[in-house]
Amino acid sequence: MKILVTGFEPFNGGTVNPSEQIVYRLAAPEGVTLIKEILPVEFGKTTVRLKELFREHQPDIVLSIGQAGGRAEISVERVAINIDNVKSSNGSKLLPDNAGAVPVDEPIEAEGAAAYFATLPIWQIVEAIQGKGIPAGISNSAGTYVCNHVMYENLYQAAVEYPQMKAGFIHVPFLPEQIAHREDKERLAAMPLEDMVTALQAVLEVLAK
Ligand code: PCA
Repeated sequence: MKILVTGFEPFNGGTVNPSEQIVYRLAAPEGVTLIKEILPVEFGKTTVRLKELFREHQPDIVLSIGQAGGRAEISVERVAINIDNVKSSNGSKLLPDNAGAVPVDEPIEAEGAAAYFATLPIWQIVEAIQGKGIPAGISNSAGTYVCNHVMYENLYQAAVEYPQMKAGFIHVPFLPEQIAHREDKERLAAMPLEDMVTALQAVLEVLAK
């Protein structure tokens, strides 16, 4: 079985991205070939890169991981929506991607469905992480930034080209060092890298079955 696992480079002025650190540390479960990739935080480039990876490796499963700073638990995403949008909900702020792109309410794929559900066993994944004593839950929105874009592309490409490929997305909290010097730190959650790696390794074991 081939599993493609992806993380992201840092973004929004950060110097680390926990998803990248996790990917480096994951080990292939028995019987699994693990392909690792760190994606750019760029809407357009991720689409191109993912298509290359699917063509080259024909993975059975693609599990993408990203940072959702401020969330308190490992969140297993249920759904990806067909929208790229960098405008905050009160409309006052734009978060350009790492190439400076600022899409507002643009469809990701003109021919794509409005949304796709994750095709990985989301509850089994949540329970496996909780079983390690690590907080986890289902999230019903991956946002509208590059993480949602990647989850959407994974599922769209599976729908149109690779029907055997299952896909899903997991968001992880900040690392402690990412909030240590922030003024608003008492309102932000963080999780040690070791726990995140334990959680994602448990996810791989579920997927390998
Ligand atoms: N998190 C961003 C994109 C890259 C990442 O790690 C997001 O949640 O969209």
